Amino acid sequence: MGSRYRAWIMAAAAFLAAAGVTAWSVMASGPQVIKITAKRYEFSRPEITVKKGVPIVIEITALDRPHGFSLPDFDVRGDAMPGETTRVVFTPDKAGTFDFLCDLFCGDLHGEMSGKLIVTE
Ligand SMILES: [Cu+2]
Repeated sequence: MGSRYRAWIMAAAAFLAAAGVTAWSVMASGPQVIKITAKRYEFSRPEITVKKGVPIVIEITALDRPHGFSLPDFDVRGDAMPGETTRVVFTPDKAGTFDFLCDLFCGDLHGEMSGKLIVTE
């Protein structure tokens, strides 16, 4: 193996390592993605714990019929539709326990379709 070839291999390895570190740090510092499905009369995650100040993306979809995902304390909401993914993007700016709920009427027990968002300091 010639030394030029070896140098090329070293450069390629260094490049790949740097690219890997960059990709990793982007993922590590990016928003927290939370996937939720909705169906009569429950969300797949009755409790979501997040950190104050860290951006979150909630990806919601419905398994049976349209539902809503509403977080009144943060003034955010999105529709959960069968076969579609809706992204709700926000950054929790206060700590505590907050209710999220379905805000599209979906049947008899619609009023009980809710969960809790726990925001830690
Ligand atoms: Cu509902």
